[in-house]
Amino acid sequence: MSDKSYLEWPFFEERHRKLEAELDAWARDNVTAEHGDLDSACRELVAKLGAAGWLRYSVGGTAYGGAHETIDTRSICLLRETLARHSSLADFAFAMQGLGSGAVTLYGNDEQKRRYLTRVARGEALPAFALSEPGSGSDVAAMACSARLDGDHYVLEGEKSWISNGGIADFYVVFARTGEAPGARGLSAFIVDADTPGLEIAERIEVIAPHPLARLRFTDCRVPRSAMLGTPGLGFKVAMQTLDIFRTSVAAASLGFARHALDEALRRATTRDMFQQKLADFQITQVKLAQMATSVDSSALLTYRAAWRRDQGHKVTREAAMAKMTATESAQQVIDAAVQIWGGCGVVSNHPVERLYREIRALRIYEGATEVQQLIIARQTLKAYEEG
Ligand code: COS
Repeated sequence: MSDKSYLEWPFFEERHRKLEAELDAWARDNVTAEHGDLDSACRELVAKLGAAGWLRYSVGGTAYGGAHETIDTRSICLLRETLARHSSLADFAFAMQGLGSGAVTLYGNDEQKRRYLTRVARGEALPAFALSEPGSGSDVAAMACSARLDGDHYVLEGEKSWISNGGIADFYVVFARTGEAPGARGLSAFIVDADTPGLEIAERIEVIAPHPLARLRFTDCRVPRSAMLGTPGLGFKVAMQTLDIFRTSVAAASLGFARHALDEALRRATTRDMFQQKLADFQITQVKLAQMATSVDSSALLTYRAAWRRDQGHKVTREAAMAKMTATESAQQVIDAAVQIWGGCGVVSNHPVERLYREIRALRIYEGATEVQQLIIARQTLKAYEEG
């Protein structure tokens, strides 16, 4: 049984503790780490999560099916942490409903929210967030995909890569260069339905821990002006503000993986006989367990600080970056230690710790690699110093 004492921390309210307990019980009965065909498994998970009401937390606005008027960051973090403890694909399915539609929650008008968020919250539509490109991942402002105004339409040309839910999404939030100014100030965001002529799935990408992922190609892809989110030139800020919410939730998912790994390590260490004692009796094992437990708690403190501060109405670019960097990097170490404690069994395909070892890796890269988080933290720290 995972340590739940963190729920007593002052970041949480009674409703958060209730949410975590109900979700944990639901996840035990409804999700498993094993799955068959990836695309159908994801669609089924989204439908299940929607029917059970959990996706209401992934969107903001009660008029559009949301659980709250704005996204409650602590709730989505608790949801991701708990789901990630049970199944990485269930966490992925939940996370994408939020990340993919986050820009609509933040910048959509009433018509856009009614049309898209309502279905996302019920699990009836799958969204995707299309920001990265083959030639621009970390450097968002260098993107090449363009959107040219032609009468009442924008015409999209270019490619997007590493798009999670690519190939199974019902709509994509696409960022493209509209050219109001150079660099970051000349980008805009659009909602593009998956069946729009000119949008094709150029390639499905297989990765170390499989989830639906694709490269998209836009060729003379026409979307109405009304598909724009916010105003022309606002795209970079739309993307960054969306990431400010969901980067914290990536930290929470890493925390779920790390807690699972620690539980597995404790199970092994307390039952495995070695040299006439249990593995846990060796101080060398205890050092590992101490480091693992401390890493889990320090990641949890940073994660829920960022979530709590955002829910208090503060800008959390710095806090979210610290949480994502620390939680993903330390989860990798915690999981590696769990593999070591499990010995040969830990590297057998599909053993829980072997799976975790593969599942954590991408989290140190997507939604801003560790190096991008370091850049953000350093810039914010220098800025605060210079401003006195
Ligand atoms: N919220 C609101 N506005 C923000 C912001 C945020 N979190 N971050 C930056 N901005 C604003 C800046 O204030 C600046 O505005 P002005 O032009 O009005 O001054 C503008 O956006 C440009 O910001 P900046 O100069 O910091 O942009 P850079 O091009 O230097 O890029 C990084 C900044 C590297 C942080 C950004 O490109 C990034 O996050 N890259 C990683 C992208 C990523 O996560 N990719 C994964 C895709 S999802 S799987």
